[in-house]
Amino acid sequence: MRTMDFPDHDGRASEPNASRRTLDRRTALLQMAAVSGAVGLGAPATAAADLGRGAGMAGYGRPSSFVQIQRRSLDWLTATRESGISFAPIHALKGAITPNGLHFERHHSGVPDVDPATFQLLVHGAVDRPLVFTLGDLMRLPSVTAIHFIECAGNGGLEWRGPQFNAAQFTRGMLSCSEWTGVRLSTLLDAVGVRDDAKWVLAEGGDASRMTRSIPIDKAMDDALICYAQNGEPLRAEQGFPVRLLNPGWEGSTSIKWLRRLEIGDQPGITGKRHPNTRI
Ligand SMILES: Nc1nc2c(c(=O)[nH]1)N[C@H]1C(S)=C(S)[C@@H](COP(=O)(O)O)O[C@H]1N2
Ligand SMILES: [Mo]
Repeated sequence: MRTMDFPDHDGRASEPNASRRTLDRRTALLQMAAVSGAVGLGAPATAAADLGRGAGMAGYGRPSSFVQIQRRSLDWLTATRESGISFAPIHALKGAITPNGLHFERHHSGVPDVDPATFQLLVHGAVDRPLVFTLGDLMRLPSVTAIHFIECAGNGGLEWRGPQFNAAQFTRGMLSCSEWTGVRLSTLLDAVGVRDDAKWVLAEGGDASRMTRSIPIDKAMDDALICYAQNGEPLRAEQGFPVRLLNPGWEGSTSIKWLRRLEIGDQPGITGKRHPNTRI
């Protein structure tokens, strides 16, 4: 007879507990039924195997072991893994939403592990009241949820010199679509009070290169989002945990991940002002 081992939620094999005893008793009853059925019908005793795994045993569910849908990257595409691309398997996805674990991923200087407990978003520059927001502060503000795609401007670039692959994943997989939840950037800008000379918002990431992009104030006030959730759960580290900027419909590189500083100014580009946590 096949035996089943039920690990505890912390992964260790458990001592028999009440639910296991119950399951064992049910298994035994099913096995007895299967045996008596086999006697009556001449069928193999398979009922115990049909019981499968116990429900609720995995704290976070995973795809069926029969499903092998994967992001893929190309070793030769970038010199080192500190800059890289994982392509979404767009050929294998159904519907409009990309599952979080399969969202394409582009980073230029590593994927940092930002601690949400010490996370701070500084909003300053041409404003009346510079402010620092914690993650809790952002989550207490009115939220919006909307479906948006993100596409890297380099999507399709591998075919600019002609066809290289017969796989859509590599030629077009820098495109994904999620339901994003966060705060409107305009909500933060209203809170700090942008001055009349404000024309641009510089967004700075918390990755090693402190990647920055400038976006015009009109876009910032229109539909730009400061996102902390994706498809109902916190952002994945690859997508900018704990907070990213999202500029709907604009090229992916403007949607700065691991966002930590917004500087309002009259020009685009870096001014030399620093986030207080920056020592270099
Ligand atoms: N801080 C930071 N933000 C970033 C990047 C980065 O390397 N660092 N890459 C950008 C680029 S080029 C793209 S296409 C998108 C990709 O978003 P995704 O990795 O969540 O798919 O993130 C953008 N935001
Ligand atoms: Mo990109």
